[in-house]
Amino acid sequence: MRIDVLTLFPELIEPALHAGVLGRAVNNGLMSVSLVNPRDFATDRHRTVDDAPYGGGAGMVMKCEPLCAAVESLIEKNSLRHVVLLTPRGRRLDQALVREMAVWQDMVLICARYEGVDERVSEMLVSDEISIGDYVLSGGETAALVVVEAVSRMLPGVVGNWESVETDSFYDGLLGPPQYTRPPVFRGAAVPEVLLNGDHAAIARFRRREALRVTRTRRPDLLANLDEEMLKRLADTGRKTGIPEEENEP
Ligand code: 6GU
Repeated sequence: MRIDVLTLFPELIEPALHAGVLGRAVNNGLMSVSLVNPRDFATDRHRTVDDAPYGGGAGMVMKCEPLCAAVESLIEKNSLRHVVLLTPRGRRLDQALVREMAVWQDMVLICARYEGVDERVSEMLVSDEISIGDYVLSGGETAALVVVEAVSRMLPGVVGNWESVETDSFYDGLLGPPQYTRPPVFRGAAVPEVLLNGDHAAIARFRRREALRVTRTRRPDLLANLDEEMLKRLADTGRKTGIPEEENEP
């Protein structure tokens, strides 16, 4: 997968591309991420990328010409199909969208700054608008990193042990179960016995049940979104609803 990030602040993104799981993916060539600065496509002496909004009002708007020139230079190189604008008005990112994006061959992520980008850029070039949640960031850079990192985990070979993706929160629409490591007893608090005895089927059942319990307590809204296949798998845990009886009271 090839991702080009259009940003006025590449220095915000650059270091994150070389750390941890994402760093390994990039360094091993499982995904390539390039940073492109629209300022390099501005043609005036001051390399202007923003201007005051027509109609007045606070702040500045990112200009059409440098942004479009930058995107078009990438389209010529790669025949891009997905040009994403990161903006609070976009479709809210969730794991379902992350999976959709994980099969895209290449994409451009446009990081907006200031009060946003000239609407004509959206109309002419943008195929998808994405938001990472209902709050305001000063720019799309952190959002772009969220997208890159979440998508990278879905690519074959990026996460060494695929099982750890399958137990990620949200991977199957549920939150992850609690995890424990040594010591077996810490300040009087013991690790659940079932995790210590090597009965893998029992451990899988325990984790499934715990994932459901945590999801039901913390994010009951997620249970309403489970698809057919998931409901069937939950039924296979041996309980009618998949939800422990003691949790069924209103
Ligand atoms: Cl993608 N951009 C900005 N500026 N703010 C946001 C966002 C994006 N998603 C949530 N808030």
